[in-house]
Amino acid sequence: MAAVAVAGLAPAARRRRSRTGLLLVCLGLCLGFTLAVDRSNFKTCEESSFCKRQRSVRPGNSPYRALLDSLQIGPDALTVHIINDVTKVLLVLELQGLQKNMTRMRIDELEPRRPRYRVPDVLVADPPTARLSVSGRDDNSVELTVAEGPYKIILTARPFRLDLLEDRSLLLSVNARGLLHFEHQRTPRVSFSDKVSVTLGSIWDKIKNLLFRQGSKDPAEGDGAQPEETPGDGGKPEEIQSEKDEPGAWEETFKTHSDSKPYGPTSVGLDFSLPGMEHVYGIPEHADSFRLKVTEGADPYRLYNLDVFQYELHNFMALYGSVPVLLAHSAHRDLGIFWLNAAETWVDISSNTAGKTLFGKMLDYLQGSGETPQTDVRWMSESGIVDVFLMLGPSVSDVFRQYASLTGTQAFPPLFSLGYHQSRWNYRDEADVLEVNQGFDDHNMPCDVIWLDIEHADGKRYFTWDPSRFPHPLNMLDQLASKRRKLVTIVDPHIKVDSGYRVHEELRNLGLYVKTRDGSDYEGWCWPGAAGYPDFTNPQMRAWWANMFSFDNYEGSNSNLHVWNDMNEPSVFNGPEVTMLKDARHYGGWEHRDVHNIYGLYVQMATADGLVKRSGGKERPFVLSRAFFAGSQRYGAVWTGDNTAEWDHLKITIPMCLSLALVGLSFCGADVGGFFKNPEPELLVRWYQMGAYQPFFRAHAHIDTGRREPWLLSSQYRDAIRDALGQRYSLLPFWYTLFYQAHREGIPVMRPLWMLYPQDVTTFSIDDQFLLGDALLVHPVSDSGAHGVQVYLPGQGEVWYEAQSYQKYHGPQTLYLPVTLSSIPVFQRGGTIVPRWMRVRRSSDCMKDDPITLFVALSPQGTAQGELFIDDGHTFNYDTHHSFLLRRFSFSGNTLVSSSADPTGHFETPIWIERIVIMGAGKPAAVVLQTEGSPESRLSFQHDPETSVLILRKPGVNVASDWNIHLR
Ligand code: MIG
Repeated sequence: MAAVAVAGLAPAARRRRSRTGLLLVCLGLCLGFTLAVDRSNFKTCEESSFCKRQRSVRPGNSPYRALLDSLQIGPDALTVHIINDVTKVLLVLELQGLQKNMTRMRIDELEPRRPRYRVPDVLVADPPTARLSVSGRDDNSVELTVAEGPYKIILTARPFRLDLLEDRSLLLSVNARGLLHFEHQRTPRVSFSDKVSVTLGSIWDKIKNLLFRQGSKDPAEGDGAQPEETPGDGGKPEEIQSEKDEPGAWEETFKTHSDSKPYGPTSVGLDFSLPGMEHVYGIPEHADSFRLKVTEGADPYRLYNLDVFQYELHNFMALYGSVPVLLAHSAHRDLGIFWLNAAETWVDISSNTAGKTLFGKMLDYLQGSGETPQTDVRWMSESGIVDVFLMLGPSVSDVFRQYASLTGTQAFPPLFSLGYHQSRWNYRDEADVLEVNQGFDDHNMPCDVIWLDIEHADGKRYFTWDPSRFPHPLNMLDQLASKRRKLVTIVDPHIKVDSGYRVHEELRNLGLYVKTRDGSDYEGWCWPGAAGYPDFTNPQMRAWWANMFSFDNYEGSNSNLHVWNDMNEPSVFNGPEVTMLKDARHYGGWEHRDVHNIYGLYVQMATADGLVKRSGGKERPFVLSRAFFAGSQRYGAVWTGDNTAEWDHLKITIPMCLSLALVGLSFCGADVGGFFKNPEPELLVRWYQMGAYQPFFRAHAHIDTGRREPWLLSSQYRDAIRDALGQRYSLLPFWYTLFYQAHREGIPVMRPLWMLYPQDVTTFSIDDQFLLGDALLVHPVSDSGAHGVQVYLPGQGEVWYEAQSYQKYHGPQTLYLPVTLSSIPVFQRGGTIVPRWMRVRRSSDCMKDDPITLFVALSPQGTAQGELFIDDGHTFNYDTHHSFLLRRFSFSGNTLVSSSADPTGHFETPIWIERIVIMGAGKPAAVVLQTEGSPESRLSFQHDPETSVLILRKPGVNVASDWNIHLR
């Protein structure tokens, strides 16, 4: 067994550690040592030269001044020049009022030596603008009014500053602390001492011209998008400037890696002040609390997509994905900052109340001595421009809609992908897959998808199958299809350098790989050994890749095969910080430095596109990705990478997925059971219970872990897992409807409590419970040996019904709820209606036409509402042909009404309503059903006075029809 494990991990041994190291890891896995990330593999801010330079800029004394004489107002934007009074370099600020209560500001060099990267493909369209006009002016400032906007902008010239106000109260200030620091491009110099510096401009320009000419031979760069030098500066030495170049500005080394930085220092940084704000969230991905912490005395939060081996919890280190969006919440206001930059980014957070106790704050308040609480956020990126969207709410739902209008909403997943996924690295062969498939039936457990990791391919050549272990993939797929299940295979973006491998040959010949600085194909070390990295930033590359998913090109695939993109940070075993050299060259001549954080998004985009194309545009794709960026929500699901089978890792899944939900990525999950190490049975059970109530529900495990299909546990654990799976499948109509709403409106599926109770300060820092939609409150058990949990039930005048017992509780209260091994504390909010399927079958596809039971939880006022979305579960017909039903159920005045919530949709379905469970109801004398065109009929019912639950039997109405039920 040990020998097998070592053989399976051989590439990993070459990767980051010696065989001795590997054995230690194996020992650790077996003996249960705590695993630890090797922090020395990853940069601190101090070790990232631009972060260090940016952070050394102290508040106050901003050298930047807006030149009000240069101000110009056009129909879509205002521009004004900004001068750095020390360097005399000119910047240009472009300010736009946007519709829906947003402002966009961009800052670039007025005359850059070379254009700077502006992130494409993230915004779904050019955001519609709202006209700005000057409504006041004095020597040092201009007041701007935004058409249709309730807010004003004050632009102060010296020092440069922007203030956004609404009704004379300050919402947000830009550069109030004077931390704008824009490193303009300059000619390189060699310093002989601090005082003497020599300009090598002319020589340098010649070298660079040479490089560029080489670069443009690359067929990928033929479209004119290539950044050119500004005409006229070639060969002309620049005037001697007063600033000196800090170490690391023109070349930087980290461990054994050196970054040539041919364009020198190009970083940008800026601060934002948020008066009245004490709670900020977002900027995933970090394995930390939901509410962001202040970073003073620590490193900033880092956004740089990285494959972090054995990540640890509760730090600000970067992980696999980045979304540069921060949300601020207070009892009165929500707003968001979207910093559109794909380069390495660090975010500092400070607050004037951090560290003060609540008591201290109260004293301040009573004595009138406290300042207004304020949070300051400082963004620092290595290259690109400043491009920021200020999303001004006022409510959190407004911020979600604003962000969705910019970057799109969650792709509407096919129904099956909301079911349970069974994965491990690796299922050995076809027989193994089919045995696992059979195992679910033998043990009466539902499952929708079985997954194949990298060992399924022939020598890690993706799009192929290992000929001895997977000789008949189509037959295997057929057998899965006969159980109405699917297969997911992994397709990674590192391509084995092997002249016999078609993918490699074509990409090399087409020149579609990422290039090194000198124009040759970049090669890194990854699972297959030497590997090329397709340049997914090139649209031609993406089209080529998408085409690989046609059933002809991807032999052995068919329509029930879906795809998983791993390692798309990109992960490069022998690269700096396990990723690509920053001076590698992409399409258009951009450096990897510029595009790093968006690379993974492009991989998922091209893959999802391929799955759509192979179906002739009909089928909704499912693609899971490890790396992500702003906008990734449009392409599928994400997961939180290589976690560990430990209780704290179970707990962290809530804040990690909530943070993603806030920034648009609703389809989030964590490896159920934990990737590294072997979970004890109790932890595995608790993880299934957690996963059953999180959006993406997949068990997955490292190749060295023991097998852990649920039936391998003893009966009490197995039964508890079956129960959790059953609860998931029962709630699929609810999940599906929530995803439809997320897709339509950009509102998250998994929500923090404060979204529904924005004024309840207690909810602002909760990390151990969450809401699904506005109906279910979930507090999964995440402690070993727990006998009970403390559940916070929010809401003055709110009632909550425990989902299993129907026991009613009043909010707000902290409830001690006793639990057993099989308990999953879930509460339905009074005022909501939740649809369920009551018979759990093999897979979601076997259940999709099953009758629905409505769970109506009455508010204290005797009202409730809910929606149900139904379509075929897998095509785009809901969109292209309006083939769907969106039903609304609403209860008031003792009457439950079913009506259409969207009359544009039509769909024929056999689904009927088989039962209605009403929580919080008195006993009626009679229950009468009215449907259009039929006589009134009486329904049989049963009332339990103890629980106040009324069950209406067999209304028997088709779910598409309009009807009323009266309790008399
Ligand atoms: O370097 O494909 O996060 O889920 O099983 C490890 C093998 C590569 C990392 C993924 C994990 C997957 C594993 N992969």
